[in-house]
Amino acid sequence: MSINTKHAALNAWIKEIAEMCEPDDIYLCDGTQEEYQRMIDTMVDAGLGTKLNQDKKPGCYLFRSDPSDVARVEKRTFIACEKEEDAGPTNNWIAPDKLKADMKAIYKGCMKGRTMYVIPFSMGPIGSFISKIGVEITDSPYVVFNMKIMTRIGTAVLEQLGTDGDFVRCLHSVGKPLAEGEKDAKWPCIPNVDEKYISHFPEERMIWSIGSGYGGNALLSKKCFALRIAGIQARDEGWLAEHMLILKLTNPEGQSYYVAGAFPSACGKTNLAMMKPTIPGWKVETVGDDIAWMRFGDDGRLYAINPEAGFFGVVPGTSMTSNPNAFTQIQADTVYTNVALTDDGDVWWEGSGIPAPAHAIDWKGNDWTPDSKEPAAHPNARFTTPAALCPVIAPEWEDPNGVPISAILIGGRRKTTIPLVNESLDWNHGIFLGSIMGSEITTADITDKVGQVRRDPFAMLPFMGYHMGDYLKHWIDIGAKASADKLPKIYFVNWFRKGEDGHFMWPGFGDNSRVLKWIVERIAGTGKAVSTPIGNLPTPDAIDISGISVSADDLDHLLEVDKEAWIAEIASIRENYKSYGDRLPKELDEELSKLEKRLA
Ligand code: GTP
Ligand code: SPV
Ligand code: MN
Repeated sequence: MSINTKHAALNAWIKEIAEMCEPDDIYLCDGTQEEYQRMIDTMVDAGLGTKLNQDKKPGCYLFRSDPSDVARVEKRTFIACEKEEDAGPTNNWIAPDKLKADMKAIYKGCMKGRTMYVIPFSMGPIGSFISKIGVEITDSPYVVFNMKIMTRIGTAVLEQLGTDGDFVRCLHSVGKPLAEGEKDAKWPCIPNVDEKYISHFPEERMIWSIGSGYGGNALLSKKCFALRIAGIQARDEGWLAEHMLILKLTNPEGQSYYVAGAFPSACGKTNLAMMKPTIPGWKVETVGDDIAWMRFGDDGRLYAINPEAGFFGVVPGTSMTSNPNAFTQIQADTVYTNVALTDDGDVWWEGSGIPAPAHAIDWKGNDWTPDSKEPAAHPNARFTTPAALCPVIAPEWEDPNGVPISAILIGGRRKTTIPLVNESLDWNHGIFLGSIMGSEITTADITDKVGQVRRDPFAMLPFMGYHMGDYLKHWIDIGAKASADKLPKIYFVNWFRKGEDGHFMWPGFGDNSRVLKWIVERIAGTGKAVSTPIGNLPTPDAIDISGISVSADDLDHLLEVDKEAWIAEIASIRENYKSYGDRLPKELDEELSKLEKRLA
């Protein structure tokens, strides 16, 4: 039982893992469509997934996870660098030797009764100078076909790797060995959260994950590689690996601009990237919806690629009104996880814009009716769908040179304080705004913190591979290397301001094009703004609100500088900055003092 590729180091690693995990079989993925279909069919035939009604949803399938395994597990995510201080205050650290020893004990024999799949994958177009290769070993066929959608996999990648190419070692197991004759679980995993591990060994560029079959825990290309490990490579090599969407915006005159945007998980990247503008004559096309790798081009501008090949997007809330392009795309060739199954073999979810069926099977596999207390779809139910099938994919989305970025948006869910849009004064002020972004904590189980702001610098808090202070310094250094007029402008946006009665003040979704319009007008030099202590805000008439109903009162609040709230904000930022110790870049401390002075 061995695999013979042309790459000796890869063969040796596969052998080593097989000896530890003791699978019944090893299979090297070729990446063909036929293989993809076979993986899905095998699971469906075994009752581990559902083929949807092909008249309604051609090429679509539904999978239900174990109820314990529905999202990333941040408290079980580890950065095991040699020195604890290098992991920084925002990461969980375990000494690499100890972590490896602990995990080896769990990996021992963990693939008994299963096949071990070897998936060579490329982040970015195969062969591009910007691309990086990984190999994921997994015992989950669900991971194999999701990786086929999310990345470029198979023989072509192996060819590219040659006999001695570098690759990131990604090991994944669901952590559920099967005894002789034992029937498999519907969704094998380790249900106890405290026994799952998502571990990163930065110095070895290696990822070890066990116990979860879900999304970012199991598709190791995504957050583990393309953000945490690539973030370290980016720091060392002078580029950026970011939790950002990339979109192309074209105005009625036919001029195009590329915009990147960092919003925390479930805060609107996919929606913005695929948005259908509500202002006539404007067009948005998609380059990426979750991750951007950015480097300087020969012309001194910052160029971004989307290293992925698919979208792993939040399903609930996706409708013909909120995101018509995504809604249309997921009618075919899409894998659904954790939505409800209707009696006619279709899927349904909350916020679909489709009336609830009288009866369905919910995401847990139980009978569901509109009277049920629990949602039919899990709030973090996801679709996996190929980027190439996006109805508004930008023709240049796979350009190995990337697209030149004119503006970077940042922003979280803030019901107060943060205006609809705020233009940073310069690069370092933009980094300052990136460092203070965050969302109000809403999860009911952290009761003592509800309402407090969780700072999530550049939406990277859960995805940092090293010290957050060093990361912010890296952003500052990137700017210092460039000529200021070629750097993208940074805009702090907030679609989530709420009135006292809890209503959203800004309609959001397609109407966010109105904010994008002001941003590119600013870049072109025509947009009107007022200078305020926190940055440049649109004048009241500068945002095009023709045809929508935003009350004058709400618009006032959306564009106001709430001094008192900002003074309270400063105290909270200072507190947060303390956690970075002497690794807080002095430039950010200076920005904070300057803000304080401007507000006084
Ligand atoms: P990840 O895939 O987790 O990284 O998330 P994402 O940033 O791509 O988030 P996504 O676009 O899937 O949005 C998640 C949630 O935010 C959905 O429930 C949307 O309905 C909601 N949302 C997105 N854009 C807006 C907006 O402009 N206004 C409001 N009010 N809600 C929005
Ligand atoms: C996120 O949580 O930001 C995601 C989903 O994009 S996952 O891939 O599971 O991390
Ligand atoms: Mn994400």
